[in-house]
Amino acid sequence: MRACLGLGFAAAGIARAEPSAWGDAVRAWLAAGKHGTMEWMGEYLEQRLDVRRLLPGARAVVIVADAYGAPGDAAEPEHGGARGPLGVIARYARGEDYHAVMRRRLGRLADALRAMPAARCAEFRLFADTGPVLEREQAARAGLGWIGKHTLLIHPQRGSWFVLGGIATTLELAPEPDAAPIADHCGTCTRCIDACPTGAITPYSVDARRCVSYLTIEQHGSIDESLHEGIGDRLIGCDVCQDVCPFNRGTGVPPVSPSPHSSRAALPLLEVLGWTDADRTRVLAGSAAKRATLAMIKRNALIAAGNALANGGGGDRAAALRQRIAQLAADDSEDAVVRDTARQVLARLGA
Ligand code: B12
Ligand code: SF4
Ligand code: SF4
Repeated sequence: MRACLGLGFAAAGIARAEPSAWGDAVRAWLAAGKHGTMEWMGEYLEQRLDVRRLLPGARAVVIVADAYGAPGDAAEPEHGGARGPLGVIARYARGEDYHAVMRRRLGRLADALRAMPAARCAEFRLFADTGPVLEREQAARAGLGWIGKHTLLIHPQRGSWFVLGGIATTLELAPEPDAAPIADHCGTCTRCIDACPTGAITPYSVDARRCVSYLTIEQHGSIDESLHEGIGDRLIGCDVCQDVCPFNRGTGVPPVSPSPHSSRAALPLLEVLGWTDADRTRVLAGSAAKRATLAMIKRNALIAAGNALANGGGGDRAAALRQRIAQLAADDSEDAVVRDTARQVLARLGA
């Protein structure tokens, strides 16, 4: 594991390749439709529930965590001021796309493992977010932390501001002797559940259809009006359940790439509402935020603008914002989801 830390990972561990202990919970989550439109969550389900189906003969799973910055770092958004009402981007999506960073370093780790004498005929399968692997469960088994009530993996000292990835291998790798699973420290705390702006969390389960992260990045169509207020000023993703978690207080974990894109922490809504696809590509180049299409980002910006105006915000940009929303509602060249959302927002504002 020293090799993993040498590559810059914040934490690492080894889990035995075994079937999920939560297969019934995952199936029930899918059966209840809590994955929303993420149909891909139901695909390769057998592989997701047992890594040995993903890589036949797998014996071990190396799991790594990449820290991506915590509150108080250089990428904190500055609200108000001359830039007008802002739309906030979740922390994981501010710097370089973690998928790329993670895959690059996992590749180096795989090379190091391949160089081991015992690895001559071994096979390796890298995954970082998109593979059919229950990454948090693997990480919990590897002793990196426990799964909190908000369903994210929490490291007892480092909190949850990190992303996960790993390598399944047919190589026999023994878990570290002191890597026993870490007990659930949530206790009677319910801060994440109470603070979630859309009531998406029941202990140890998130209904994606209500989660702001899903609504802003994964859902392509219009967003039900009952959820608009809860979206608040969020443009891409949501950090609320992690912001309030006591285990994220003062973790001081240095981010992997020290906030090179702090300008991306929040974007002026009026500007975003005027974007072309070229603007989106330029501003979000190389970031995980580019997963959201132009229409989705404009939809999110309209909702955030509606929230600012409904609360009497917007300052000297309020009139221009209203005007832009009305323009978008009437613009037939705009995507249907943008037009529909602009109309929803105007109706809410009584315009
Ligand atoms: C689909 C998905 C989403 C969906 C659904 C979220 C979810 N909770 O499942 C949406 C789009 C909403 C989402 C949002 C976010 N995501 Co996401 N997401 C994923 C993805 C691709 C799959 C997750 C999954 O398998 N869900 C299936 C359901 C059934 O899982 P579950 O309900 O949590 O059940 C599991 C456990 O909780 C356990 N379980 C079930 N019941 C019980 C009961 C008890 C008592 C216990 C202990 C456990 C337990 O069993 C299940 C199997 O492990 C993973 C990457 C991966 N391949 O793992 C990233 C991942 C979980 N996401 C991640 C991140 C960073 C986020 C966001 C913070 C991004 C943001 N800032 O906007 C938010 C956080 C929202 C939240 N509170 O979950 C990170 C989490 C890192 C960490 N520290 O844990 C991951 C691991 C991506 C990565 N590679 O780093 N995400
Ligand atoms: S990411 Fe936001 S909306 Fe989703 S569960 Fe956490 S607090 Fe709720
Ligand atoms: S906020 Fe409280 S309940 Fe939620 S994950 Fe953190 S410790 Fe657990």
